[in-house]
Amino acid sequence: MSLRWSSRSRDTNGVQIDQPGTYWYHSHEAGQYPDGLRGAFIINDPKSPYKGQYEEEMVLTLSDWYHEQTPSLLKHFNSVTNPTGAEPIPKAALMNDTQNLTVSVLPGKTYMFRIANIAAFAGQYLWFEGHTMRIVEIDGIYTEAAEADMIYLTAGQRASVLVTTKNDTSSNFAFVGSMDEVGKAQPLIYIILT
Ligand SMILES: [Cu+2]
Repeated sequence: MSLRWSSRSRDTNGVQIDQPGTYWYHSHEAGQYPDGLRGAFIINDPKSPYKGQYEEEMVLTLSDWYHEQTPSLLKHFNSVTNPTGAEPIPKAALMNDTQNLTVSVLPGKTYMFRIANIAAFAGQYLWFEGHTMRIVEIDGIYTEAAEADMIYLTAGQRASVLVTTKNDTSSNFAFVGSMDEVGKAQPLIYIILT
């Protein structure tokens, strides 16, 4: 097994950590990564410019899932029966490696979600129903807070967003990851904020 540090802009096999932020790791051996050898890799920053502006941090991974394991997918992908080189289409979308994830939050508090798309293939749109988010980090770089209703992350991308929950305990709010066009199967997963 080998693990490669992936920051998209810069891949090195020797890990030297000089930049805080939201990253992820995955295997580069055979087909281990789409089959699950992948995860978030967070480098905390005691000097974050957003320190003190949120109650709690939560890590949220978006990913895709195939119902066949990678070796058999690759066999078809690299065969004469696939002359266009069409990539295998994921069968499901996952958040934190599951479906129907529930996250408990308190009303009227700000949370920082560190979001990483650790998929093999599919991009996803993400939004929090009834809430806006403030994007404060993209791929390990702090940004000026930018308000957004929805964010789109391709495979490999990360973002941190601040979400202030409504001062309202009368209902739950879904947050939704929606796979883009490539993953037509099961486009929606719902996550309930309680
Ligand atoms: Cu890689």
